[in-house]
Amino acid sequence: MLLQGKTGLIFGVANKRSIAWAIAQALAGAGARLAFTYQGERIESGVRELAASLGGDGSLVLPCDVTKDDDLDTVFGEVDRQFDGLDILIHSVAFAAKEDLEGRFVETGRSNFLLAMDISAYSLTAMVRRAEPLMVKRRGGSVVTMTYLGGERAVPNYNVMGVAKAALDASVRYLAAELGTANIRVNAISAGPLRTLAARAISGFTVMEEHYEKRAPLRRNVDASEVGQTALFLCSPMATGITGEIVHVDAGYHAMGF
Ligand code: NAD
Ligand code: IMJ
Repeated sequence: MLLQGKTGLIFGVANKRSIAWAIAQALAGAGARLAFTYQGERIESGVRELAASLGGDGSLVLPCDVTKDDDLDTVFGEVDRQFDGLDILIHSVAFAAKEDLEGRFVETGRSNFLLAMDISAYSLTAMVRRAEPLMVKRRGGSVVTMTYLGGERAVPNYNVMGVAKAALDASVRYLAAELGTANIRVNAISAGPLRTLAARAISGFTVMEEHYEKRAPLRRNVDASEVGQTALFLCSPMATGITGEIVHVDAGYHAMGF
């Protein structure tokens, strides 16, 4: 039980396929007590059912649109009231307008660019600022966010999301640099393609999965539980020396040049 007595807050569960849910199962399996946020009433009952299925009291499930400062204030206030501090923060949230995930990146308009940056990159800093005093109460903490290779290389159609992931990756390094003195570690997991809500909508997703199967050193795709296990490692005492890092959980795909 690597996380016995630890508390965690997870942003980004939409359904059972969400990467955040695979992370939640891994953390709960290691003994962590978890709180969840969801975006929009449409998914509230689904997220409540998932949270309850973990056992525990499953009761700390709160609404949060990460573009709303008031929502974030309420979530961290409530988590502090119920948990009296926080050890683990999971950020697994991204959004860009669908029309910007196809066609030419150069056509991206200003407001859609800012929306993708706000939800997919700035939200990490907005969360970490609010988590800091709660983690200081616990003499440290671990923050994990989800990123993708499209922030390091130009991946067809990833477009404005790639620019947002580059900003997210840089945010991981700046946050790690600043919060290290408080013993708060900040890392990212760069996952290979996974069939979630945020991926199935993409045209050509099957072609990309097949490409990974042919090219990745392990000659296969990864599954969400492998991402969950890596998040557990990063949040556990086994990773106390790791911060400011991007861990690729992609069957080695990123290591290839051609
Ligand atoms: P998902 O659709 O299950 O999760 C995305 C989450 O973002 C949803 O829960 C959604 O409610 C939330 N979200 C969007 N806008 C929000 C807002 N304004 N406020 C609050 N929440 C909001 O899909 P996923 O694949 O699990 O995505 C999770 C993370 O993993 C994302 O950062 C994504 O970029 C990253 N990622 C996904 C893949 C993949 O292939 N699926 C690969 C690498 C990285
Ligand atoms: C998304 C778009 C284009 C190419 C893509 C992806 N590749 C992968 C993804 C190659 C792996 C999935 N991914 C890593 C994401 O971060 C997806 C983010 C996303 C997805 C949607 C779909 C529905 C929508 N907006 C979105 N915003 C962000 O309306």
